[in-house]
Amino acid sequence: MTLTAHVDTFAQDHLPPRDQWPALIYDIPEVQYPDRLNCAMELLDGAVARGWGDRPAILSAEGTLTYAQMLDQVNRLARVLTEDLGLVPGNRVLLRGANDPTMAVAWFAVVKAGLIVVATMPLLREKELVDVIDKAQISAALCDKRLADELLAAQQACPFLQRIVYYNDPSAEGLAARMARKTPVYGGVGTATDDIALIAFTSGSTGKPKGTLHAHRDVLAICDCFPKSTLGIRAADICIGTPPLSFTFGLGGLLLFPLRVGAATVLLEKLTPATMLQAMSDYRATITWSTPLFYRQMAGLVGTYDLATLRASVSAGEALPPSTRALWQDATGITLIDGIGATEMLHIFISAAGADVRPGATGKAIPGYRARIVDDDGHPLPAGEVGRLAVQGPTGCRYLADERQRVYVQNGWNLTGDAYLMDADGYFWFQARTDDIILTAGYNVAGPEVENALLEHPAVAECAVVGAPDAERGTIVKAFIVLKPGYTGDAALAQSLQAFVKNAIAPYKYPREVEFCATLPRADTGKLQRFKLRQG
Ligand code: 3UK
Repeated sequence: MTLTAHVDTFAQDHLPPRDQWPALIYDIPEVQYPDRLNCAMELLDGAVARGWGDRPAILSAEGTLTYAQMLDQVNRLARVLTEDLGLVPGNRVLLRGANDPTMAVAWFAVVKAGLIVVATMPLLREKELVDVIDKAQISAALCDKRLADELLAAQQACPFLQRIVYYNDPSAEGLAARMARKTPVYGGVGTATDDIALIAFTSGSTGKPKGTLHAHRDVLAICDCFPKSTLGIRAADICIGTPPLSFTFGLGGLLLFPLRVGAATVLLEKLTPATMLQAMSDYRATITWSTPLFYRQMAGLVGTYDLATLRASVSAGEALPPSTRALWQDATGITLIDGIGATEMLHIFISAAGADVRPGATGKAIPGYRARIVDDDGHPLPAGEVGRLAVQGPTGCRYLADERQRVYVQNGWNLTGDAYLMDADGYFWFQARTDDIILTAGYNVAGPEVENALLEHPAVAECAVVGAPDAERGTIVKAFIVLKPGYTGDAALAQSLQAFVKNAIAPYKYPREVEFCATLPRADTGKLQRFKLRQG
């Protein structure tokens, strides 16, 4: 390992022991990097050096930032971090804000200065912020002034957090005024490729949030895998989408991947299905990034929006129901690119695009990654059998000081917690999260299969299927249903939905109980929180 540039070695010191790491595979030419490399400089200073300075990098409500203008901003902000706040390489910096140009500039400034980014969801509350700040020992934060309250409350409980600088704060101490006082020249820190660049937190459904450590090399590896091999991103592209930059799905799709190839990204906060369609048209977007439900909702509204420039749409975060794929295809002519990624793996590792798509399957292991299905003891299972998904590639899980490392990584393989089957052609078919498999009357039922059946019914807008306790049968299959406008959730509709499922899939999987509701519980990532429904 090359000498670290970190003066503060907290991240290295809290990596899991080497024998608990997953195997890291660098067997494709795309992921060969030199020993010393700063991913922010490779992406941004590199872009300007390659002559892309005048191209638009970030489009937003505030206007356009070219690559050269973005670099100017990044250099000034890096000077605020190192000169005003006195931060040294290896220190952690918390970012708190929605998707906007300042978040993007701040991400690059932190990483260019050899610091470690900890980006947090704008909706995090005091207690969640305290967990993150404590766990990552964060001493400085950049925060949207509008989101100050919860961070200030968290600071009371976290003496370690000494400095907060606000943006969208017009005062002389605000970020904009500080940046205006700096020169736009900053050399950056020549980190080792293996130095940690970011800590991404993942909450999962229970327990304290887990911090996943990712190095400069990992950031470039995700840029050089999925976007190039599967998506085929190019310089003329304009990306747009919903995932927060604090979620690695959004960080990749809406920031890193477009910058890697000299393309542009549209950063807008609080998109709704209707405002996203409008923005796709206004900004002439070519690639969208979002979750299955959002595509489903947009599909119903496409109507008269001009989406002529759209050429690819990526769906991740949750399994893509075949009916949602069909709705988007019918509405836009675009074949959705489904991809499974994970915070632990940094980004997508199984996917398929274009003619390679098989509706209902996520896809194949993308170039650079390998995947297999294993039993409870970690032994590979033959094609066609349901088991645990195990993956390896140039990125992998390294939790920050966390016992759960031994759960996610076993025998050098990353176990994502998903039940999948692989068919004879190497396509991977999602069944359910391992914890979400419903055991009812001796049968295993995968909730998503029942959901996919229900989603084909014209009355169903959204649904979730979980196991519910039942005095007689132990556990029964229960469906929570959000209806489309114009339908009434009565006993007759419940019965017709049950009959509809029995007709579509094996009858024992039908929901014995149906509950109509106005909304379903979802995380900031857009993911359905099934555990909340199980709790009743
Ligand atoms: C589930 C999927 C079926 C799956 C993520 C793209 O979702 C991301 O990261 P998280 O850590 O969650 C990981 C888990 O989410 N999942 C994600 N995508 C799919 N299940 N089909 C899919 N296409 O259970 C996985 O283990 O929040 C996604 C890129 C970066 C990410 N961090």
